[in-house]
This record gives sequence, C-alpha cells and structure tokens, in this order.
Amino acid sequence: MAFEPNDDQQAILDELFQAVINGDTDRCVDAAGQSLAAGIPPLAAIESGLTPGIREVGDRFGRMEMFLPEMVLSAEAMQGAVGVLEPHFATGDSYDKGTVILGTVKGDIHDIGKNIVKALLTVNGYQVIDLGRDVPLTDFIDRAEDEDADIVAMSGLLTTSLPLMRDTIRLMQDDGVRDKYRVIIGGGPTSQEYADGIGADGYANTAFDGVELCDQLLGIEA
Ligand code: B12
Repeated sequence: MAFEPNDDQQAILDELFQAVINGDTDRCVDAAGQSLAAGIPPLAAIESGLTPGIREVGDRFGRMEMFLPEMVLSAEAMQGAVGVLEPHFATGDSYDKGTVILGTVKGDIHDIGKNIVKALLTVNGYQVIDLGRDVPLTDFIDRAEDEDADIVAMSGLLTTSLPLMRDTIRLMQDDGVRDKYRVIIGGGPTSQEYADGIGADGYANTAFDGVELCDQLLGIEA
C-alpha cells in the first residue's frame, strides 16, 4: 500500500511511533485522532506509525533494553490507537464473500495483529468468526465444520506457535476434512516457506495482503 505522507502527516506518524514506544496510551490515542483529521488512511497510520513502533519495542525487549511491563504498556497504547482507527477503515465489497474462522493458536496470547486481520476482512465482505487467542487446534476444526466455513486462518507470534499450525492441518487430514477448507497462516515467525512446508494454502505478511489472499483462494476477482 503506497502512502506518501507530507511533512505534517509524517510528524503524526512519528508521534504514533514514539507514543507506542513510550507506552503512553493517552498520547497514542490523541495521535490516532490527529492522523484521521490529517487525512492519513487508518491502515497507513497502523502500518507506518504504530507497527514500526511496536516492532521496535519487540526488538528492544529482545535485546533486554525493555522489559515485560513496558511491553504490556506499549501493547495497550497500540490497542488504544487501533481502537480509534479501526472504525474508519475504508469499506470494500459488502456482499458476503465467505466465512473465515480466525484465531491465535494455543499457547499464544498475541492478538493485536489478528484483530486487525479480523477488522479488515470484515469491512471487505467476509463473515469472520473470531475464536480469540490461545485457541486449541480442535476448536478451529470444530467451528469450521459447525459454520460450514470457507477459510481457516491461524495467527501466531511465538516460534512455539508454528507446530500448532502444522498439527491443525494434520488433524484436518486425519479427520478427512482438509480439502473442505482453505487454510492460511500469518504472524511473526510464519513465512511462505513454512506455509508450503506444512501444506497450508497460503501465507500473508500483512492483514491487507491477507484480504487479497482470501479473495484469491476463493477465486474472487479484485
Ligand atoms: C505486543 C507484544 C506482546 C504483548 C501482546 C499483547 C496482545 N494483546 O497481543 C504482550 C506484552 C502481552 C506480550 C507477551 C509475550 N510476548 Co510478545 N510481543 C509483542 C510484540 C512487541 C508486538 C506484537 C504485535 O502486536 N505486533 C503488531 C501487529 C500489528 O503485527 P503482527 O502481529 O505481526 O500482525 C500483522 C501481520 O503479521 C499479519 N498477521 C497476523 N496474524 C495473521 C494471521 C493471518 C491468517 C494473516 C493472513 C495475517 C496475519 O497481519 C497483522 C497486521 O498487518 C512482539 C515483537 C514483534 N516484532 O512482533 C513481541 C514478541 C512476539 N513477544 C515475544 C515474547 C517472548 C513474549 C512472551 C513469551 C514474553 C514473556 N516472557 O512472557 C509473552 C507471550 C505470552 C504468550 N503465551 O503468548 C517474542 C517472541 C519470540 C519468539 N520467537 O517466539 C517477541 C518476538 C519479542 C522478542 N523480540 O522477543 N507480547
């Protein structure tokens, strides 16, 4: 998504970035409001301001320059700002494109990215059944069956999440239901290579690309 900010808009994106790093929810929510007023598309505010900020927090946490309580505050600040931006996502196709079962896999409580995926799919015409986070693999399959879903979408941010994605697909195969659904994955440690390796139908690096991926897999023309 190509968004070229002017100087004023860039200053607001920088403020979002810094407010997330500082874990300052009030500042972050304020900056999110300013970004809307300044005409920054909400997804650009997320992808060019908030997300680089939270990734920087993750990097500092990895280098032990920030600690868990600070990462929690940064996550809260980001969630506050996303809450301001989400209602303003541009609406795409409003017809019913299909049903997606979405969740963060067992053992993993990261859900900021998953929630953005949910919001974008929803405004683009998908019915999303959000199982939340820390979702047992059988739940993905049971709900897909109950809801006659089209797509099963798994999110995971921890390296330890990866085997759970593989196991869900294996269990679908064992249950003889694998071919009924398109299975897609996303989140930090996932990749196209990993998706191919476990026999998933697709991987997307961003929520925006995730919508395109779902459209593609269901044969929906852009
Ligand atoms: C915020 C955060 C937290 C918050 C989570 C709050 C919440 N409600 O989600 C808190 C503070 C609670 C937290 C806890 C922990 N965290 Co943490 N966390 C992060 C951090 C900084 C940012 C994650 C994030 O929200 N990113 C922003 C969103 C928008 O990006 P995203 O998730 O990638 O999603 C985008 C795409 O990936 C895609 N996408 C996501 N899911 C899906 C799914 C599909 C189907 C598709 C198509 C696309 C898609 O779309 C999204 C939007 O474009 C990351 C660092 C990082 N670089 O990711 C560490 C990180 C993931 N955490 C880490 C760790 C270690 C932990 C803890 C174990 C720490 C601890 N000692 O307790 C716990 C985990 C507890 C658990 N059991 O899950 C490590 C993981 C290391 C690893 N390799 O496994 C990281 C990488 C930090 C680090 N550098 O060490 N964390």
